[in-house]
Amino acid sequence: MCLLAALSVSALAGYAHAETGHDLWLRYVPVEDSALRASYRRSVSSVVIQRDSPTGRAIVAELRRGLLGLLGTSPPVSQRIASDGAVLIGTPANSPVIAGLGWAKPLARAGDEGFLIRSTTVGKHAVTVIASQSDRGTLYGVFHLLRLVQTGKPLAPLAVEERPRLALRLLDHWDNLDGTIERGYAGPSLWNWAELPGRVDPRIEDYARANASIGINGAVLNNVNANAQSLTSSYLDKTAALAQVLRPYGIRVYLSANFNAPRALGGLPTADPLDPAVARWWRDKATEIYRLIPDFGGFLVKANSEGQPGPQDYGRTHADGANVLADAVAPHGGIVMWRAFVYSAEVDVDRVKRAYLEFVPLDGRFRDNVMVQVKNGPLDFQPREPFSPLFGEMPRTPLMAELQITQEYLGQATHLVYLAPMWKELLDADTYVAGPGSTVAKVLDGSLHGYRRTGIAGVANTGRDVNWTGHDFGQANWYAYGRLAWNPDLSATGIADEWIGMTWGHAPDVTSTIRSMMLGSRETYVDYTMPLGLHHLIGGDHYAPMPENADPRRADWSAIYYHRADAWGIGFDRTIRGSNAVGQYRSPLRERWNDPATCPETLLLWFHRLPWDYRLASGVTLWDALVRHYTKGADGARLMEFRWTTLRGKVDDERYEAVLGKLRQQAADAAAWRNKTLRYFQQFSQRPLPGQLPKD
Ligand code: GCW
Repeated sequence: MCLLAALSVSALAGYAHAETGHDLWLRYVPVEDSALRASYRRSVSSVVIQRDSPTGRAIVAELRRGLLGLLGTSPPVSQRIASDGAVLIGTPANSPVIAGLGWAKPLARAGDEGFLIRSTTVGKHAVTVIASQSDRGTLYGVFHLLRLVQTGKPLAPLAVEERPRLALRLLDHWDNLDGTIERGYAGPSLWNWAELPGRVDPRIEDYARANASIGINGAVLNNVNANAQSLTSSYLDKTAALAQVLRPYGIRVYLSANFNAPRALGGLPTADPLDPAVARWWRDKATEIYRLIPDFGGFLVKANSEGQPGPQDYGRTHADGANVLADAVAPHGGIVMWRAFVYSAEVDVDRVKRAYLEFVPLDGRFRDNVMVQVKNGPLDFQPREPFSPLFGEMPRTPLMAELQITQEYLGQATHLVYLAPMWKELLDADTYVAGPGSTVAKVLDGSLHGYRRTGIAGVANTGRDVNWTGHDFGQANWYAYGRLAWNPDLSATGIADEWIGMTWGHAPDVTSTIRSMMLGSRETYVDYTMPLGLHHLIGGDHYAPMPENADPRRADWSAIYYHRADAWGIGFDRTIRGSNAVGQYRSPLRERWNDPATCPETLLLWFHRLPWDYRLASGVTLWDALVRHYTKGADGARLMEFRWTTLRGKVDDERYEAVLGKLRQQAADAAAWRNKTLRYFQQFSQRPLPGQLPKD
């Protein structure tokens, strides 16, 4: 009997089938501890919900799936509380019981997307209430409850009050209409444009569930290098079909707009944003879109950047460009996200200064439904950069951060690099804009400047691979991005622990091994690729080391423009005697970073050009420090592979082998990075190489 019960639990929950990674962190495998499982069953013995909305139905479906997997039984769903252990889910509007709880104040505090989960009594029954002002909020609350079970937390007594710190929590997909993905490493696009709108791949609903489970509430469907065709009626129909599936999960769709669309699609002679016919074209287009997609989020625009059209083609500013689109979507409640990733068509003396120079003077000139979207660093998603100096310097323009989940410069879908520590470095960075404590997180959440709108975007790492992200550990970055977008104060460790528990299980050695692999992985990657503030030592597809890269097309696409190695030394002088990029930061950062003695070593060669024999605080020379970092990084990659092998038989074989294959490649690549880069720099430094570097 007992055995049978146990068997059915595991069969139902999916132990019977191989783990492909498709289920992400929503695997819902049985809670192993039987006492805990029994206590969960008591706490969730029935579900009481009004389910006459698409979101309500999604909630019921998720709870059924989740609890059946986790507890081996799916509690009955009813409309009234009949016993202890009921979970009551709803809003004051759809549940008279919730309306009668007197929770108006905390519900208002939690806002539209926030929620409360409380253990309480209704009538004479002990219940758990998941309440929000909106359906979306209750959906987030349900995922929170499921996460508590998935991570082995007690369900009583509960007093959870959650609200997202950032209002827009978006994924930006750089997906092209032909199914390819720019910087995508996990197969073709999830959007199957050819079969849309007639058929929507059922997988889209799983995508929506995964996103809702971490609070992501918007998706920009197409590449910022935008094809104007995505705004044609036929593509809008396809987009509307996707929106329909995402909507119950609280996810709005957005589109990247090609600034030239009025010419390309509308046959106008110009796309000048100040031309009335152009403004009319955008207004009409917006009306057409909102007829099909009433909750359309708005446009994302890459303009006058890397050859994309933009307002400067007509002698207009970024603000003029953003405003014409903003005026078009404003009557419908839409927004425009205007990217600040710009660099001059003529190569600048120092490319990293460009965005600040172009955008800071425009502060206050954007419509109030425009947000400017700023990459984390001033260059381009390098393994380590200082924060972009734009953060904090546009008090009258809401700034969104753009993070890159897809690991373009961080080993793509081959290297295990957990990105949360890197994103925390950004979010916790102090800009000093309004004195100490003016962190980037406070810029983004609006508390520093009172932004009315707040948000963050992450360039997605998803594709049609079975496990979504190519590398099973790429899932952690998708997960961590969503969690940090919800609450930038969460810790990288805490997020890793949640993800590991849900994705790999709870065995202590599994957890601790994976945790330490993940937490060290970003610094290890920096060490074997670009330590001490080095950057852009790549070429080609941005994967392999190419410090010799002298791209003939543009100096600032090369590597030598950035590292400037010669017989004297190495690094980019961005001090006041150099490009003075350091001058774009506030005191005391600019003074601290301007002096190599006080500049953090992690950013040393970002801001300084120094002789090979320059002595670091530790007393070692710059050359020796480089050798140490590269060596440590390559050793660290090997160690990760070794640590993983200790988990053989402790996690499922299929994912174990897949990850092992990737880690082997990573260790080999890390050695290649060390060997190639040190040999290359050694030609200039003429200092000794460590022992005998093997040939790659
Ligand atoms: O990181 C670089 C990428 C380009 C990308 C560009 C951008 C979408 O190499 O592929 O184009 O930045 O962010 O616009």
